[in-house]
Amino acid sequence: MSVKLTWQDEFAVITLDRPQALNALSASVLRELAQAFDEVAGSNARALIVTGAGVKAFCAGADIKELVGRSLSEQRRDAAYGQAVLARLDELPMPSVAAINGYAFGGGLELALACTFRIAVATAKMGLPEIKLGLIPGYGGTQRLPRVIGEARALDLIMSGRTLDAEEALRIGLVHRVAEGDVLAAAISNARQFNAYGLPALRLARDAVKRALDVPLHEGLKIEADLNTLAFQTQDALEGMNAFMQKRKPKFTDR
Ligand code: DAK
Repeated sequence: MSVKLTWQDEFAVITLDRPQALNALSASVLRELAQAFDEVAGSNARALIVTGAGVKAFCAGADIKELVGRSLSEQRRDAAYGQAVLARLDELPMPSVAAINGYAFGGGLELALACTFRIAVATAKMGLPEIKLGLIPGYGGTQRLPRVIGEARALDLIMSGRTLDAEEALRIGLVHRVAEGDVLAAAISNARQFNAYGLPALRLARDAVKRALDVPLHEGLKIEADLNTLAFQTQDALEGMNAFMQKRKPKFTDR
């Protein structure tokens, strides 16, 4: 098994563990990831952390050795499958954090882009180098990257294939934080801040923000009003507002 699902307190941790190939995404790694995401989706994890084994790589991308020599229809099918696997991560009911512990290239950066948050070690290197292979990103990179850093910067990175360091990634908003020490500990500490809140409100907030980039403003405002009304109907909302009135801390129950 090259994908390990473990637990640290109330958090699920998925570790890509294929160091001989810098944790590259082979077809079997993608299948294992899909299973692990399903397991986490059905669990009571408060958040998911995704990271790579070792200190060298988070994930060096799609397994280039496997991509060679496949037919167009096989490539099309595999691109759709890889996109669907990362969509499961994007749509988990709890927040996810990529703990980028080293190289995150191609499909590896696309994996991180499907997480809600990204935290990188100071020595991390990132990029979408597909153009150097005569390819373009195939697991959502052309769609998620501009949504995260804007069209101009996404075009620069995708069409040059250049490598960014953690400091530049932080400056352009590709990562949320750079960890001074242990990146996994930093990711868990980032996830821990959500423990104070209910999962339904966290999910509705994330979904509303993500839809903002897909639809015109008037439709986005309607989506916000609908999701806000949904949040208003939860027991957590009642508890939150009552706790404020009673000058006490709320006890959210995710209902
Ligand atoms: N795939 C397979 N093996 C990889 C790999 C990868 N992406 N990256 C590294 N490895 C392997 C190396 O071949 C080497 O194996 P051995 O030769 O020892 O057997 C081992 O990992 C150690 O790598 P290096 O010796 O190269 O290590 P260095 O420290 O010298 O260099 C590096 C580290 C990360 C700079 C270098 O390994 C590198 O440039 N790696 C490739 C990065 C990259 O280009 N990633 C792929 C991006 S393209 C699609 C679906 C998806 C995609 C496209 C289409 N369809 C289904 C249509 C997406 C594609 C991508 O992700």
